[in-house]
Amino acid sequence: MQAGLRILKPHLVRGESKSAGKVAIGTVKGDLHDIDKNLVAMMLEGDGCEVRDLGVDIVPDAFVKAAQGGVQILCMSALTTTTMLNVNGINR
Ligand code: B12
Repeated sequence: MQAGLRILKPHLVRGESKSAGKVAIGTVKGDLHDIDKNLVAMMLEGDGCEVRDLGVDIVPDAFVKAAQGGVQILCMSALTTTTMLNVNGINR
């Protein structure tokens, strides 16, 4: 999948010069799934957004810091029923 994504990326990301907005994206604390997050990040880039990929296993505070640092949209990914609670910080 990761190898496939590298082939797809240039076709999904078009050369935009003007930013459509700043986005931070990451997989929440306790969760290591990232194929889905990487796809969403690529789609957003393809749509002209400036995407900051925070990575996986990201603590709530890191998302808060990203928001304070000027991103307009926070995207949080969680693929398990236990880690999805970290999207709103319940497991904090
Ligand atoms: C690949 C995979 C793994 C890989 C992850 C590799 C990687 N680098 O991501 C590995 C093997 C590491 C893994 C590990 C585990 N996994 Co897993 N995994 C999967 C699997 C098979 C596919 C997920 C995937 O990548 N799909 C491909 C993506 C492209 O599709 P998608 O998920 O639909 O993504 C779209 C949407 O979700 C949405 N989206 C996702 N995030 C976001 C964020 C935003 C902002 C937006 C807008 C949209 C969006 O857009 C995406 C793109 O279209 C699923 C089962 C399944 N068939 O879905 C289980 C699954 C998610 N895993 C599961 C489990 C339980 C685990 C483990 C706990 C297993 C274990 N006991 O160790 C560990 C957890 C490790 C951890 N701490 O995170 C369960 C979760 C069950 C549950 N009810 O919680 C699943 C559902 C399998 C199952 N049926 O049991 N896993």
